[in-house]
Amino acid sequence: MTSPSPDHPTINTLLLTGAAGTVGRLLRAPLGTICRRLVLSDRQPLGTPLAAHEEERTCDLTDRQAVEQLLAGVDAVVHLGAHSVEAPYEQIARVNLDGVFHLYEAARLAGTQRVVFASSNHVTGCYEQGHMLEPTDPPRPDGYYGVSKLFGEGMAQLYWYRYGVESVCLRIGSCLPEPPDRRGLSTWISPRDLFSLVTASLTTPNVGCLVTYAISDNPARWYTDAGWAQLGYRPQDSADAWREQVGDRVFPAGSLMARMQGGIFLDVGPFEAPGSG
Ligand code: NAI
Ligand code: 15L
Repeated sequence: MTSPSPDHPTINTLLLTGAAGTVGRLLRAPLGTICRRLVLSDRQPLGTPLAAHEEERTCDLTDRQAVEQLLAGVDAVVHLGAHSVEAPYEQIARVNLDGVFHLYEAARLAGTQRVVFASSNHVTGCYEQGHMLEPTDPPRPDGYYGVSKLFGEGMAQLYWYRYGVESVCLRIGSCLPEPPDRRGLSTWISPRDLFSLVTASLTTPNVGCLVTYAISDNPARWYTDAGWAQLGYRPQDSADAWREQVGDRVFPAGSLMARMQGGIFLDVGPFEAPGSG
């Protein structure tokens, strides 16, 4: 069991959406150290015992009223709940468009101060591998999923500039215990570094609406560190430690997957058959 740590600033009530997913499971215990009350939410049950500071709230993000109820009394949100891979438009839209709208609107109504939005490297997945990107470079999404994350970043801008809800949009690379393949040498972020970046994103004063890439200290990176200094983020890990292990795990030479930063997402779709409209 974790309890609030004196080393970190303490948030009163922190909501973690997508708590049953891969990243939610990795962040759950450490996030418990920076808040007094951690509300864990997903559309599916967590299926694990709760610590004293944890509360489970099953909620479907596509249900606007339920999301409004979920946000009542919440000071800050780590918004992970999403369709997290490329899929036909309709599947993506329900949770990654409508759900994000519900989340931000509920945050405005509840007076929630800060949202950490799990955006994705797939917002710029159609840039060539090796091309070094700033968060301000024009987006080049690699699918409906990438477009949906761009929409989320747009909502974050709207709710900051009009309504004063602060956001940090983290364009997460690949968050897994280890980099899965050679592409991961560029895109990987360790769970420890992601926790550190999420904590900084929740607690740094006056962020307004900030977009930054979320990766570890990878020498083979494709993204600058723009935004990290403002947040005081200093990654501790590097994908390079796995270079030998994953160096030969590559996509077929000449394929879009091998050429573009989005990797395997470039192999999914199109979903529409010609003339099906
Ligand atoms: P995941 O697919 O493992 O977890 C997403 C969670 O959202 C699931 O537990 C799912 O039940 C929940 N969810 C889906 N639809 C929902 C709905 N209608 N209502 C409520 N909950 C719903 O994804 P993962 O890997 O944990 O990613 C977390 C977030 O970070 C996602 O937003 C993803 O797009 C983003 N991200 C993840 C990266 C990674 O490397 N894992 C990289 C870039 C972005
Ligand atoms: C993402 O945005 C996905 O949610 C995750 O499943 C990974 O595929 C990751 O990007 C990636 O690009 O490795």
